[in-house]
Amino acid sequence: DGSELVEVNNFVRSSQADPTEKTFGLAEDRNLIIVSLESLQSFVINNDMNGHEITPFLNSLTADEDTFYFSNFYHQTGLGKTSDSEFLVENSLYPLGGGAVFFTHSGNTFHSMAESLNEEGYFTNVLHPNNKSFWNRDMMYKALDIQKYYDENSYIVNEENSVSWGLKDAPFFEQSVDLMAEMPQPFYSRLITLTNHYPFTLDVEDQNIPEYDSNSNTLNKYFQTVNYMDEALELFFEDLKEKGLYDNSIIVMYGDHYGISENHNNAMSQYLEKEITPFESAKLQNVPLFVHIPNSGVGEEVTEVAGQIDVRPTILHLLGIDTSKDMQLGADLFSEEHEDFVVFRDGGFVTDELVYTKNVCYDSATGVEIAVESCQPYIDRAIQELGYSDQIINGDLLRFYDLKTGNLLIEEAEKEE
Ligand code: GP9
Ligand code: MN
Repeated sequence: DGSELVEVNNFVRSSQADPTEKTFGLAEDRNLIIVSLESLQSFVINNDMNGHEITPFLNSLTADEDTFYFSNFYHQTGLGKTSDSEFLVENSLYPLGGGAVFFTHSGNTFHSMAESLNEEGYFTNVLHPNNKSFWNRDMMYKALDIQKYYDENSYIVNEENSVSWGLKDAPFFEQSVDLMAEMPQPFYSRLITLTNHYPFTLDVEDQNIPEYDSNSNTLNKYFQTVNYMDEALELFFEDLKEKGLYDNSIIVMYGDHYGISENHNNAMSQYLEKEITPFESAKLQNVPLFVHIPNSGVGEEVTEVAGQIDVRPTILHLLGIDTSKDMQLGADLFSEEHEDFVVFRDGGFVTDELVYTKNVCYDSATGVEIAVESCQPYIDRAIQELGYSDQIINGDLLRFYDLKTGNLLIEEAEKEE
């Protein structure tokens, strides 16, 4: 109703972070390319497996002068997995606690990143070689104002170029760049990879590093498919350069969610050479985020604690687009006002000093259990943020919000009662 809308709006308005001059508009007018990296967790980055470098290309980007590498970035997905990460990035709202919001609320009004970019003259699209109704994407993308979905029908998929879930990442990127070369510019393309998906099956000819040796067949194969995805990404960058799409684009890449669940803790503790406690499990929700801005020369590692909810305001500000009126719960990662605080969908969280998971409070640096009082202020805030996000979604409140003026359509909201 009307009062709910006022309260949510007051909270959102009071928690907006102003952009910083240093990065606002840094990638103005460029094409925006976002790559969702299937099941990629940070523990493989700058790491090796029995002496084999796992992600040489991404590792090179962590030290690249045109790349911001966010090393304390976390996924915030729930049961909706990939689709939840898409929801976070498009809306800067949390997904739902039970069930995939892509299925349950595709009839809602949303103010997506695609909608903002449509208004700036961008051609907005998603490229993903799967059945269009998987995760209800065809319906949800309409609600998100994504202009075109290049689903599996836009690709040549056959026995030779596919494995397990479908088209392999390398031919996916190759064919995607061909499609992108034909798009009106500027475009916003979101690409979703597939090969590094459970059960991590890979053709022998694509295996460039050996399997790991543990009691988990899943973890053993994970390193190979991650390594394959990394190589495909390198080819993607080369293709973009070849087609003249590289210099005038900004390329954002992030891990969508974990790939190795807690069922594989034994194998993980063998690999990481430490016990996988609930504290470690929470920290393993760390996924990489790369923001690559060709020829910018301003790249660095950013250690701010952050999450997928922060991607949208960060990107829109880099493109020079104001978000002060957006109904968003994330904040620009470059803003002075961004806080080291990431909330998980289950109410757990990480700050620069604390980790809270499964009702236990830990010192972030040592993993030592501490009094829950230390965590309490953040526990309350996590509940509050998740609650407001749920209210927006469950009440379909964005119907009653005028994004252009920031006005609340109170009368219309009250008619609903
Ligand atoms: C399917 C792909 C994988 O289209 O996005 O989905 P997931 O199982 O990771 O949610
Ligand atoms: Mn996924």
